Amino acid sequence: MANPHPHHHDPITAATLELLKKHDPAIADLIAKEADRQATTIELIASENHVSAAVMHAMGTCLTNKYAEGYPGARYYGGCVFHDQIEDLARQRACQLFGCRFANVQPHSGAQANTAAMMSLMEAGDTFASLVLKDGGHLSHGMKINFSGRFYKPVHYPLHYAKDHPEHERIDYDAVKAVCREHKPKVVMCGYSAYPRVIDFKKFREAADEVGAILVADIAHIAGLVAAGVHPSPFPHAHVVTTTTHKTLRGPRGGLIMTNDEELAKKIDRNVFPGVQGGPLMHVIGSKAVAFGEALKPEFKTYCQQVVKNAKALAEALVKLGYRITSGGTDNHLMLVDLRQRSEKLTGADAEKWLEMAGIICNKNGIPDDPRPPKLTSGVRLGSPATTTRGFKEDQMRQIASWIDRVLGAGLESPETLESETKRVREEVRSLCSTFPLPA
Ligand code: DSN
Repeated sequence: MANPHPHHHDPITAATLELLKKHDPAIADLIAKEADRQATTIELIASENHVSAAVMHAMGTCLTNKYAEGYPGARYYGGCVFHDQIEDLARQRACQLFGCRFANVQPHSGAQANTAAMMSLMEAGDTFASLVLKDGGHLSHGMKINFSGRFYKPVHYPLHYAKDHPEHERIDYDAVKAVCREHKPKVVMCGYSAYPRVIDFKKFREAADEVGAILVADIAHIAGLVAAGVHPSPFPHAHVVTTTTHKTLRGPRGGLIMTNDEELAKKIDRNVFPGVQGGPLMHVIGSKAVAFGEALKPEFKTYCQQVVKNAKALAEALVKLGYRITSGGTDNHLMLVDLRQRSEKLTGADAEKWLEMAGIICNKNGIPDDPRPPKLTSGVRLGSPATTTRGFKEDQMRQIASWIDRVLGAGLESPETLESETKRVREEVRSLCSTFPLPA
């Protein structure tokens, strides 16, 4: 099928499509449609980004052909001479970027990085402390049916839930200490998927130290901001730092584990391979090295500063339009919008669906203490990493807030109003996107 918007494709996808059209037209057609979707919609999912052509290129190479089980200089396969150098470069750049001594770049994902980290620090049945998923944590931080909840014993520390508390919906650091004193966890985990405020790693370390626990910081969401110095670093407070590489860090989809402790580094290496993984994805590791190289450049700092400015601009504009932002705002790249302030009837599920009709992509998300179940929710999570990559500034973020309100207002009115308004907004979104093309 002919692609209606060929000019929207980034050159890598375009070149790949030329080849695939002959080789596998069915997949070529679907990739072309997805490329159009990404190019013509506004991506507000806080954990997504648009990578550079260089990062994308590195993934689509012959590096995928190779088995390289083991580590540089100690592989279980021959022919790894260049793979050793690539992995070494990736490790060195990760250490330089985050200011640490040891990095394992092999985890296929953030959840697998957390699996390997936990296996390095705990035995089955051991207790660890974390924030529960519904308050902004991650499923690999102790969700019941996840490995972390099945094989270990999670205990959760709370946020400040009282509405009149000045720190409403922020981490209750005194309670973190109290939970640690009561349960004596082996590991304390901080770092979240839906937490809009600065994390005080020093306070977490104090809580961990009091009971002799190891502090793990999962900085998946804020890794780019940390690398750019726009959010405080978990080092030297955290003993182990895990992350994904594809969110604010703007690399390929994957995971990373870091530490300053040589003994821990050895354990982590053993637990990544052969503990939870076999052969590393060398094409992704090559691409991680490229992304780390990009993040070391001064432009990346400017990008991350703009990410934070854009998130603030969006949050402030939404507040003006009558929405409540949990914790009263954002310090980082994301915000949780409590939709009930706009209308008690409004759910996150409806908002996600209606906004997608208009070309604005986000995800429904529970807000702290949400009375609605996860499939419905009272909130949406919005983030600025992807829109900032395509060049949006504060003005465009304010425009997005106004579109969001028009769409949700129309949805609350009637299905007919929703249909006509989303059509109008969809065209306006398309037009804005065409003036801010994706990175090439
Ligand atoms: N699923 C990711 C997110 O959207 O935050 C976390 O891994």
